[in-house]
Amino acid sequence: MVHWQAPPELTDMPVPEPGPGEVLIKVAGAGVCHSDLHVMEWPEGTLPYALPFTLGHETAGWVHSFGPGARGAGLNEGDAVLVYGPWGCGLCPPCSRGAENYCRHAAEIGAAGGGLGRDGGMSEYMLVPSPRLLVPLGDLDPHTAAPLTDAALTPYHAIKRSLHRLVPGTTAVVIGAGGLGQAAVQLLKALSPAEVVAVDLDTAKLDLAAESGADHCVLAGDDAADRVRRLSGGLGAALVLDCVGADVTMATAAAAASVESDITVVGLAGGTLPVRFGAVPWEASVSMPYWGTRPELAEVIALAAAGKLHLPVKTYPLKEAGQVYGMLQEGKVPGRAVLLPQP
Ligand code: FEH
Ligand code: ZN
Ligand code: ZN
Repeated sequence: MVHWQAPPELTDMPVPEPGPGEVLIKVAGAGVCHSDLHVMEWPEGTLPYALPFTLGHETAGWVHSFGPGARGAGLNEGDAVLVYGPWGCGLCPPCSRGAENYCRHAAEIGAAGGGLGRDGGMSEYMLVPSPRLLVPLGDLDPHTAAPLTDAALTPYHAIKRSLHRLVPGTTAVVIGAGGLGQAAVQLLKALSPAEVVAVDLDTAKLDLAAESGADHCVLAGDDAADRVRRLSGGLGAALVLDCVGADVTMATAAAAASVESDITVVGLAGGTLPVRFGAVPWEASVSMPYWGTRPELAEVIALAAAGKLHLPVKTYPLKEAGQVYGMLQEGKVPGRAVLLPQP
């Protein structure tokens, strides 16, 4: 990422040397996230990042080498790991409980993590500032595991906080059946007894959502909320997870939600939802959670290891990054694309 509001460039970089406390990762695969398209389109000053930096905030690979003092019990050269994406100070109260997504010093740090202000995983090697930001992958394949650290962790965090609402007989709705949406459908089926409804404009993505376990698929449009309401016996949904976040999807979310529901927006399209009498159901909570915690990432890995989460992933060589971002922009990536840096 060399210039704001410009496509990223492929460049040669020296292999980094891990400094004190750092770990060098040999990258197996880096996920291509829709947020990167927003990072590229937003004007200079929107994000507090210094340019240039290497993109890729979903990274899986192997421990290559340790900087002085970074070696510790439980992690060895060659171990397969996921990189936990949000990098905080590591010491403040949220960071101490593994919630570096809500580090109190985020503004001073000036970068959200590798691929978001610091060099990320779209590269043969990636420097990680501390072993605390690595979660062992066990036997999962690092070539395809990268999306677990964002495309799965983000909806996992969002869903987990609403599980108390998803009792038998309730309905959960996922709007947007891209990478996050597919993970959300699988997570809801694995974690709750709720009926799951997927909503999207694209029938191919809805077919994939059905394969992911969605009980019902609804084509996005003016009648989508009514259809959800009918599917839920007139009640509406106890959780609506909006993976798009545009005006139109947030309006659908509010219209599809039940009394005492959660309307949870994780998509970054920048839409607005008016919260006023008549616009949202009584006692509905509207929130925008950001990413997830490190302990939750270990839980996501455990679900994947148990065979309960298998994101639809397609791999491409890193040198095709430009084309893959283009496909993502046009909505032509089913599930998640992962870039492989090793030939
Ligand atoms: C990246 C940049 C800004 C907000 C959110 C993201 C995510 O893709 C991480 O969840
Ligand atoms: Zn992301
Ligand atoms: Zn912190």
